[in-house]
Amino acid sequence: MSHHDERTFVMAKPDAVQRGLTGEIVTRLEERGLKLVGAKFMQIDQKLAEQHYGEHADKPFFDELVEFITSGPVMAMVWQGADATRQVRQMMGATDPADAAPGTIRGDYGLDLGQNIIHGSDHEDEGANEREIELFFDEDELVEYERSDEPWVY
Ligand code: RTP
Ligand code: MG
Repeated sequence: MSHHDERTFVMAKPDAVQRGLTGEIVTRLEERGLKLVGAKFMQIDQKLAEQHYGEHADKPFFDELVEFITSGPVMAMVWQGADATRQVRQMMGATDPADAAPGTIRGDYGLDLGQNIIHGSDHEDEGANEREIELFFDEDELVEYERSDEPWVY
């Protein structure tokens, strides 16, 4: 992992899986030049959901959020690349898809604040990426390898 590389946690939410958008999300991140280093198709249980969204425990929408994220399978992923956390957030678009710019994932596929397709670690929350990766993955579930086109991408 070169010094400018970082890893970030990304998840195709239950609505993305139900709508068949998992592949589209993977494709967009791959084509951008980010490198997939971990992936897990899984169902989030109540405890993991409450940990993952712990920062929102006091918010009025917390129960709804936990109910949604546990409502069906998700694709949890770790992506690596230059400034990956911020880059993924830019590609996701605004939290509310109604405000997300066309060309962003939420702006192209979503309309509903509660069902907004994709999660990515918050780049303004220092260390959130590594905390979330640790919550979802064991270190030996992450794969280190060279992606052959990397020098061309950056
Ligand atoms: P996420 O964590 O899911 O990637 O989304 P985010 O960073 O863009 O937004 P965040 O503030 O962390 O909120 C987490 C999720 O809670 C839902 N939400 N509902 N009803 C509301 O006012 C409200 N605000 C946020 C959204 O589904 C958001 O993704
Ligand atoms: Mg968030």
